[in-house]
Amino acid sequence: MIKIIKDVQVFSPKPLGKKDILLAHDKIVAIEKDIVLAGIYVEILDGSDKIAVPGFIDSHVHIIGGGGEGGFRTRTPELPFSDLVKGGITTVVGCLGTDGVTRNLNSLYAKAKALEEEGVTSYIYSGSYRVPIVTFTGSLLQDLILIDKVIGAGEIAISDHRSSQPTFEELKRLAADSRVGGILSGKAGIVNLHLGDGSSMLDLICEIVDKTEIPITQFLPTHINRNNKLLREAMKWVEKGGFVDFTTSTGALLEEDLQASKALKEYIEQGFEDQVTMSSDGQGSLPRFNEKKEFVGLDVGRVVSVYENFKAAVENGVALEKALKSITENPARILKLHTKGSISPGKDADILLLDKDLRIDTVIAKGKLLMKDKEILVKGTFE
Ligand code: FWO
Ligand code: ZN
Repeated sequence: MIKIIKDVQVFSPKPLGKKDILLAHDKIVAIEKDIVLAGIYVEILDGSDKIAVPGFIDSHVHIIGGGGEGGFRTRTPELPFSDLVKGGITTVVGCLGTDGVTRNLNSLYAKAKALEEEGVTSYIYSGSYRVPIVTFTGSLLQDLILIDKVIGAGEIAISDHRSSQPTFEELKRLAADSRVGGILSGKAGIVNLHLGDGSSMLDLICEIVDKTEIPITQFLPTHINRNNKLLREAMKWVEKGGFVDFTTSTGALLEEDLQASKALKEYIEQGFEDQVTMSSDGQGSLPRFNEKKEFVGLDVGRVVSVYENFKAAVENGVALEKALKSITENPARILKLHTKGSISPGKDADILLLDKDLRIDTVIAKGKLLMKDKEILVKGTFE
């Protein structure tokens, strides 16, 4: 239960240089030079030609599957545990999407518990695309206060032909309930918003921020890189102190120049490195509609795309520490996951070792080795 990662280049995300990292059970205990422990058994991991980074946080995953926009046969499959390991994701937030009828919160909760038992840390959003929001208890406030895994509401759809077309009053009350439920439970109470291709873009939440006391930080709008108009418009949102999330899964829906790694680079270059996150939309459908809004096909999101876009951003000139923040420290701060997001004493022992080509070599989640020497050691129950 005691591990020392020896002589590893640490990016906490801040670069700490070559250090030893001491892990005890599921916690990080110390990050020092030349840690020596006597008299007890210690598992030593050689970090000498590796870099250590915090485990990745994926804030938007359809862990029980989603889809259905092309009829029943297009309902997408649930997430296999080993996909998280392959992608270095040690914390995942599960959500429902378009279909909040045949997909329900009880199943979402059960899958989140399964992933927790298999070895990662999981949370969920109450809700689906639709307002009034679907909840466990009939009240978003109660869900947040009574159900530990619930950290907020999501993915609530706006500016999309598949949304419930929520009114200003409805969304205002949902955000208010999420905020107060968060305050009373010590959680973020974040409102994870699905942005569609509609022309009203962020208007509804800008109006809430302008006309109420609800702070802009209550919202985490995602899919911001789904088209150029939205990507431009969201710059005003971050200039007002808002957060934005870029979707890393791309089917044919997201053209090449809208890749999350490119959007991330642009927003970081504008100075917003602490306000941006990337998430996968894993196992969600990436449906394609023609100009008459007729379904013409779909792809399925992949959680490994978070890692792929992190790597692409670094290869594209983004400083490793800054690219890393978007999938570790930033989501941990925004979602108030206080034990997550950095390599520092007292945090959960969620650590990845990357080789010199940034390939994932070792995955440690809650102090347990899930991958070593690029070999998956722990698979899902039925994998
Ligand atoms: C996005 C999830 C979309 C589901 O707009 O929102 O459909 O319920 O599984 N996916 N509807 C994908 C784009 C961002 C590319 C979802 C999906
Ligand atoms: Zn969505």
